[in-house]
Amino acid sequence: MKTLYVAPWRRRVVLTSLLGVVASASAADSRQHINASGYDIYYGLVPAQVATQHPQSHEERTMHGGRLPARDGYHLLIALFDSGGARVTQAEIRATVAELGMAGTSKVLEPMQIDGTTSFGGYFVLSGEGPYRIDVQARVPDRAAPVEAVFEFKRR
Ligand SMILES: [Cu+2]
Repeated sequence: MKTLYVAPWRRRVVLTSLLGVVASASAADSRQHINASGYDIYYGLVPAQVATQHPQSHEERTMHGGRLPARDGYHLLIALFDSGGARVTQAEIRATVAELGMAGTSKVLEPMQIDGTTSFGGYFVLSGEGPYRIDVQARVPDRAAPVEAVFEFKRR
């Protein structure tokens, strides 16, 4: 019982650091977390420059095609956990990033290894003022309907 309680807490701390949250400490944790269809979805969207500077995301330098968007590039990172708290590593996760009222850009995120765990990431160019709407669709094994989550993002 004790283990079950401690594990999720530690998981969140690790994730918060991995997601490279640049928001102030006062920013609510819940804004980085969505529960949908019984799945826990953690997300981070940070300027690509920040993602590459983060000591734990050094893989960023070579991932997603090996080049960074020069300007207004943002790195989206998604981590997915099932209702039992197990990390989902086999999934097709598509993210659509769009300024409100615009068509936006949609792409399948790539699996990325950070400290031996699998998350999913990709670069997007956010050149407008925003706010942005981020649609996440995760197709996971043994589940017919995709797990869907939506969050809003404002550039700082
Ligand atoms: Cu990445």
